[in-house]
Amino acid sequence: QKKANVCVLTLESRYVCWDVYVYCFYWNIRSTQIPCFHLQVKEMSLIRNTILECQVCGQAVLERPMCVSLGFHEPRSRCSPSPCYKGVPCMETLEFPGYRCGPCPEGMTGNGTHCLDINECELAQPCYSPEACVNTAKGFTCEPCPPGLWGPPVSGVGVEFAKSHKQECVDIDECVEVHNACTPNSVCMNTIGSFKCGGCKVGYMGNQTSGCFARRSCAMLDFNPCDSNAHCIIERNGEVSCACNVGWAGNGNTCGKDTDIDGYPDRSLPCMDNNKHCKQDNCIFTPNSGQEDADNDGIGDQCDEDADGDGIKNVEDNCRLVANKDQQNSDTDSFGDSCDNCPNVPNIDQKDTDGNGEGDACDNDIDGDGIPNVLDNCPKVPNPMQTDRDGDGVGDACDSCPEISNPMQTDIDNDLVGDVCDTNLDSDGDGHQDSRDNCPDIPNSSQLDSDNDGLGDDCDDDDDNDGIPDAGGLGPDNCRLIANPNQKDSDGNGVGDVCENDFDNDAVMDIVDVCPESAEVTLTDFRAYQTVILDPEGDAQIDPNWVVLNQGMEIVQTMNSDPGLAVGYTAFNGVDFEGTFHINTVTDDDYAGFIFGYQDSSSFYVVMWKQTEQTYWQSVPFRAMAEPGLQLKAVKSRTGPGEFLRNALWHTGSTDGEVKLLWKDPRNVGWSDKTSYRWHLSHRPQVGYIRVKLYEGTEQVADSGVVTDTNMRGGRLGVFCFSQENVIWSNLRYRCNDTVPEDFNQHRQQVIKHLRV
Ligand SMILES: *[C@@H]1O[C@H](CO)[C@@H](O)[C@H](O)[C@H]1NC(C)=O
Ligand SMILES: *[C@@H]1O[C@H](CO)[C@@H](O)[C@H](O)[C@H]1NC(C)=O
Ligand SMILES: *[C@@H]1O[C@H](CO)[C@@H](O)[C@H](O)[C@H]1NC(C)=O
Ligand SMILES: CC(=O)N[C@H]1CO[C@H](CO)[C@@H](O)[C@@H]1O
Repeated sequence: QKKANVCVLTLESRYVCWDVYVYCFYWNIRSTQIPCFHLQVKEMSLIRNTILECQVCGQAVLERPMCVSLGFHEPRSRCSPSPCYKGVPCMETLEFPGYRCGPCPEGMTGNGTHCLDINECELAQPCYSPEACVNTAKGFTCEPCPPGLWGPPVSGVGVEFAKSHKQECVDIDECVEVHNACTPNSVCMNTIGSFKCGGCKVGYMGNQTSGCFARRSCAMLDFNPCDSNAHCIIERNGEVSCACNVGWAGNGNTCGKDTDIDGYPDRSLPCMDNNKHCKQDNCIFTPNSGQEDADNDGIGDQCDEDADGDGIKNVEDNCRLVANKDQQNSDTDSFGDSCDNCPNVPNIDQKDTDGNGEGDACDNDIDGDGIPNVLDNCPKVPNPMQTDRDGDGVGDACDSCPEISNPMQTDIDNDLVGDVCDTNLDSDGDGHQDSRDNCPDIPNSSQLDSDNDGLGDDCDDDDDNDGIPDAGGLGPDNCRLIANPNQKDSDGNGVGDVCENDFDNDAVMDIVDVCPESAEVTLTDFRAYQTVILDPEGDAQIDPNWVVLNQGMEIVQTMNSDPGLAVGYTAFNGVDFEGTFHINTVTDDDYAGFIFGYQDSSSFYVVMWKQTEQTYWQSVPFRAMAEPGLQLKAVKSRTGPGEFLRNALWHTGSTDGEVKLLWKDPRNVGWSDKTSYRWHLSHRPQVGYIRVKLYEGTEQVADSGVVTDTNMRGGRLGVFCFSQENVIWSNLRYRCNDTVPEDFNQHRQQVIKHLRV
């Protein structure tokens, strides 16, 4: 067992000193004779010499001559069995200890006989998270990426490899990559490593558990809640609601016949809710969408021969709506003292700008701004500050050119821009001259500028200035019109919390807001309007007299007048405009209608209708011939209001430089006395789309089809009359709508096909 150096012969006839317990194995200690006799002499002598040489070691402890059994007992290699670590190459050497081990295998460290695993996990941290690293006998393996993340599998050997092959895990967009991660048609929001499901998308109804179902039509509902004379409407928030068809009225679930199409049914309806449109119309045959009834006798003023019930018939009564048996009238205008807002000053218009009950004619502060008229630089527009930048004596609040002195305020084209600053240079054709257009190159008649930064919404990338762009990039802003830099959206429906039910922050809920994306327009209202006289010089007839009822949703024109317009102040881009048209008299047979795209008194669209064919009684400047069919005209007048425009309007057809006839109802049928018609207009100025439909009772009787014209890229709405008295425009409704209808594309395809042929 002791170690002792012995001399050992090697094959190269060299010697080397070995540990005894190692070499013992190579010598045949027991038999000196047997094996040696078989050796050849030459070899034997070689061996003897060698043994002698072995003496050099001086420590041969063998007592007897030893025989090196080269022939039979070839000394085993020092590398067999290998003293090296498993798999490490072994090389024999002459130097002690007679072998050399190669380097430890990859991923291990040591001297070759002893190798220890390297911990790549600790030294290189190759995995997505430290816990995910498994140090194997040789190398390392990363566990798969955590749920919600994806990356190729990573494993390997060695620190260098680990450093250059780190595991990468990228987020999986489950909303895109996982089939039906959320219930179909619901809102899906990807987060790092996960995702969130929100409510149903707009136009769908339900929840994550019950599923989201399209609400494209009532037919898809299990139970159709709409009356058989109603149609289904998908509200902005995806709720379904019902609306009675034209000629019917009610709450949509129940509808009854509505002969005069003013929104009230002929008979009261068994509606379960308190919907006022379930109540019986108090004037069945005459439209009165406000149901005004001064004497509360159940008969509406519009059809009550004695509206105030004072025993004096309306036609003779100097106060139709206020009982005044005495008929006293101090100022001898046509209004008795009881209903005259200026009993002692004649004022046929009864105008009362500040609505304080005192008519303008006798109010010494017409606009109620605290500054008496004589001192007020805007007597009819409240401006307590009296700012007047151009010093022309007209305050900025009412100055048609606030920066250029124009004390006379002339505005020959009735576009509300004074002549001295009216360039009429309007590159985008939206009715706002470039110098005043907040988006001079994009047609934007509405001029909406929600953040008041002077840049119209349409050319402003961030309408609400909250740093989140309206679209793209970090956007789209989930509340485009209300600043919400945090974009909080608790129910995950894609609409931010701050604008959930009132997108434009105008305090009118979207569901009733006629323009949910414009804070400036909330409900249909023609209470404020501009009167435009289209034949100011002509004295053939008097000017029209407009009476506005039902909070601005009904207009009545009482006089047999020259052509004129009542134009609301709201300018629109895309708009749907509908109303009920009714001539409440059997006298006369002339023109009435409505206008849209009004930009100035020379530029607007008109839909006009006459009862019978007639040549205009003034044949100067040219002979004008009117036909009875419903007509759609584009007015782009060189001359502006005056006899040319007047005759051109009368004439059924185009007049160069004045009016272009875009469409005429081929039936060539005029309106009937005391009959209600409903019109539906869609105007999409961005593409020049116009379509007018006309209903008589419940039947559609005329349809312009798709008409295209781009003369007016949007504008204001109003009503039109020409030589016709007692015109009622009832139950007026407008709605912002920029959606291009599907029939526009079909129409375009046809036009293109036609052009190719
Ligand atoms: C190799 O390393 C081991 C452990 O560190 C040690 O015991 C051994 O003596 C070393 N062998 C050589 C030849 O250095
Ligand atoms: C989902 O809708 C179903 C059916 O309308 C309703 O019963 C259920 O309570 C709703 N679940 C949740 C979580 O709102
Ligand atoms: C807007 O116009 C489109 C196309 O004409 C129409 O389908 C849609 O019902 C309109 N939207 C509203 C809210 O009226
Ligand atoms: C904010 C706004 O009103 N934008 C409108 C501007 O006009 C274009 C086309 O005329 C409409 O598409 C936008 O909705």
